Amino acid sequence: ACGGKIGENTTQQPSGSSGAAQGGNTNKDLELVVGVKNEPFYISLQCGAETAAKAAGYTLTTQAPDKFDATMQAPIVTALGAKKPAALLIAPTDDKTMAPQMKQIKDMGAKIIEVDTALQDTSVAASSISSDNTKGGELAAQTMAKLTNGKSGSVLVLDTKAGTSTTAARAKGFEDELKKSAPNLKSVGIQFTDNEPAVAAQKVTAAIASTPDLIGVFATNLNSGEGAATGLRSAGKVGQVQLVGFDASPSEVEALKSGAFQALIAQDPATIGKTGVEQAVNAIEGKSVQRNIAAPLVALTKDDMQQKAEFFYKTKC
Ligand code: T6T
Repeated sequence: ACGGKIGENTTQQPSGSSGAAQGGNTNKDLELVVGVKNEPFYISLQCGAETAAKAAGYTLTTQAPDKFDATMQAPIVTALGAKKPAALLIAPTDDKTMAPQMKQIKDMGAKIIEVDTALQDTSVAASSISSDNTKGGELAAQTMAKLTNGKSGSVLVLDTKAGTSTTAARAKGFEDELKKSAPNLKSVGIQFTDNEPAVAAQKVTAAIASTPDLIGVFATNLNSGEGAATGLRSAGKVGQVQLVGFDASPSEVEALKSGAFQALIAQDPATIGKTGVEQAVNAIEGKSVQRNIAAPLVALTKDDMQQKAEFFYKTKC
């Protein structure tokens, strides 16, 4: 069953189908490398992947770096060369620097499936499954427009690290759509948080000090949102500066309930993981593979969040 933490091999092979001993597609080893350890988005993704692997009769092993950092993720991928997996499912933590390690595993015969983030080089993966992150940013801008209701003011955008394909697309989608949906709002630009809540908090308090008409913050992922909420709280601006976050971790969901966030754009990580495994199995078994697949996204507010509770992320399967 799916009950493990990231890094544990929790999906067992069905008995009697081991290794290279049998005919047909004998290598049933799927390796999943997510962006960071012990993080509800990736735990939920792992849960979906484990369920799908079990259903298909494959083994799935999950690993993750301690931080969302390519220098920590790269050696994990390189070491997989010794295992020669049938497929590598991966959320690359940098859209360029993770390419050589992923190509190396591909050259050993593994199918490469991107889940969540992706490389700029689209020739490496057989399939990429993610939210439509541009659309997620647009949805955040439309939500910010509704929340500010025609008022004028400045808006801060918090991205994580340069080279993160998902959050970059969210930030760009937001800024482009804001011009259309909320012409009275003006983005003061994109600030990077290094995916550290403390940096996000500091960027928000600095923006409050330097931008008297700050009316909104868009935080492009979980850590930047949690940090932004802390920043608004310490400046006494909760509810005055509208906070639209991304993701639906347990603490973000609590913060939406308590009014620290006005909206969250939730992803469906379990579906990303499940679809990733299905595509990996298709690729291994010579069936048709879809190059790009978008998973659902939804805007949550305090008023409608309970009806959409299936989008809340898990901390264990
Ligand atoms: O927002 C998700 C994920 O989609 C993104 O690529 C990185 O950050 C998260 O894992 C949330 O922490």
